[in-house]
Amino acid sequence: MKILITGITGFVGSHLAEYILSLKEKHKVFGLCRWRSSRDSLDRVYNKVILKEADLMDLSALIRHCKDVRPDVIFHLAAQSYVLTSFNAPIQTLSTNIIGTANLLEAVRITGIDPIIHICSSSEVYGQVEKKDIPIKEDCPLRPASPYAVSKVGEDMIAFQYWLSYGIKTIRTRMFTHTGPRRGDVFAMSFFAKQIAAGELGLAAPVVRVGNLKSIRTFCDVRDAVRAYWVMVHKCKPGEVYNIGGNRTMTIKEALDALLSFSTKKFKIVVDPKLIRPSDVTLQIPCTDKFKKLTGWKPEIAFEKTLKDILDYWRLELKRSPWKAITVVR
Ligand code: A2R
Repeated sequence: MKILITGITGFVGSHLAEYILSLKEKHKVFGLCRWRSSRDSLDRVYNKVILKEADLMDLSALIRHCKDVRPDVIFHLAAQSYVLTSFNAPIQTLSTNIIGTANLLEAVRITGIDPIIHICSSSEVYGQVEKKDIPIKEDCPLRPASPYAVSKVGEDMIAFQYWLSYGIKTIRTRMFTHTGPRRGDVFAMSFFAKQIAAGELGLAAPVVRVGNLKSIRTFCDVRDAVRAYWVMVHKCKPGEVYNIGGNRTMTIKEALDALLSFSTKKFKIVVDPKLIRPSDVTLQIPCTDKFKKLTGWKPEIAFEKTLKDILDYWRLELKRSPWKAITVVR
């Protein structure tokens, strides 16, 4: 099959490319990236993927690549993916995630190709749910609590509309918290791990800055997540939406404690008001029965391994490139 991954240079995109290229059956993997995109995350597959240059905002480039590649499957992962950043950059977040997705769908429609298109919506669309709605099912009301969440509602809905109106085979997933090595440092576990690694290497004081530690999350490893995306393409139905998530539910504080247990150094925990979202989502526990029943998928990677791998990732990254210890103040 010919697979096109948008956002291949990102956290999930790079893991997905690695997973597909590790399979016994051989597939041709194309990736969309921007001319300024860092290729660092593709270091394990750089000679096996074919990169195509395009910004989601450039419809003509998307049409050209759809015509040229004629993919059987598109994994649409490209996005402004940072929730906290979306409060600082709401317009860019909405443009990239909604208009960018509409551009991709238009490119498919105009070209007349008929791929399965995975649309990467997010658990953030559910926002702050009421206790009675836990665990969260796909029909839970949408109460987006950030520009990012609104953008994902838009992306989710435009994909559904293209299925209804034109029969374009979109399948939407709402992935709950997923993490692992290469996760951007604006996400809690990756940010904590980076600070711990920086403290261990003497690049920063032994302090971990944190936001709201009371939030409850269910964690999934990114490598389980990309396996779910692959299974989805083969077993799920166009026009449908599926929750996907892990099975380890805990507070962010418990997850931080588990991470700290992998370090021999002592760290001071400091709450930083800048890391608290203007409106927060504090309770996210998924019901993933619909997806699991249809596909048989289940998470396999232990949360402890995920945490250890994130920490080892940052230890190596900061040893190689100490300047990465700098954190952008938002
Ligand atoms: O920033 P770059 O140049 O490395 O590319 C990022 C890409 N991207 C875009 N590509 C084309 N046109 C754009 N206007 C554009 N804006 C962003 O999306 C990068 O390759 C990818 C995002 O990577 P991450 O921030 O690491 O996101 P992650 O965690 O891989 O998320 C994958 C999907 C997204 O739809 C999230 O909203 C969802 O999972 O949670």
